[in-house]
Amino acid sequence: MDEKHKKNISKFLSLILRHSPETIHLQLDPNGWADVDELIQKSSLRFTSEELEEVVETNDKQRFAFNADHTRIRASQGHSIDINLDLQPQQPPEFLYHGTVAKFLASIQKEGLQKMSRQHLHLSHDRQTAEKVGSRRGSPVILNIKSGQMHRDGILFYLSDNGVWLTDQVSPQYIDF
Ligand code: HQG
Repeated sequence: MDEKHKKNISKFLSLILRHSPETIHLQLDPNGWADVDELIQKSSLRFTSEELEEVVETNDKQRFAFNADHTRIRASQGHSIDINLDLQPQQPPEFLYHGTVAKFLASIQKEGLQKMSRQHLHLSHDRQTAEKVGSRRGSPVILNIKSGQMHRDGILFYLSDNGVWLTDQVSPQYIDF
């Protein structure tokens, strides 16, 4: 399959499985799973189940996951719609990182990091990944997050199936600017 078709399928899956399944009249279950056959049948972009398997397997960030028998598929994180990923709280490393851009800093200093339109705030386990996240919006600024201290203070963290750390918000006192 050529890279362009792959990318189009990946972008389409992000849109449908994270943000707006209703655009193709698809219903996700409460944990965000879609029926694979139904997805393929209702999709406005044509692709086969083999192509879907290839997109999921080779996706650079492993954004999507199948259930055990590959009859269902979901996005592993990044949702704006209200679904329950059903993840167990995890102990985070002492520090995590968040990539953003300078124009947001004043607001982040005031109100901390917020999840904005997504279901969780996303944190990266290394600076390099945070740099990539931040550079989607311009010259990246990396914030060190005192996740170990947050955890000791009783704040919950989750680790998505594709290795992204998730929490509700980070107050300014836990951020090294
Ligand atoms: C910023 C991509 C002002 C925050 C990436 C970010 C990630 C604030 C933006 C995933 C703020 C939200 C998520 C505050 C946070 N005031 N700005 N108080 N608090 N912000 O896209 O973390 O390729 O929702 O810094 O790789 O950038 O889609 O979050 O700039 O893993 O799979 O508000 O999306 O993954 O933006 O990215 P986003 P994000 P995918």
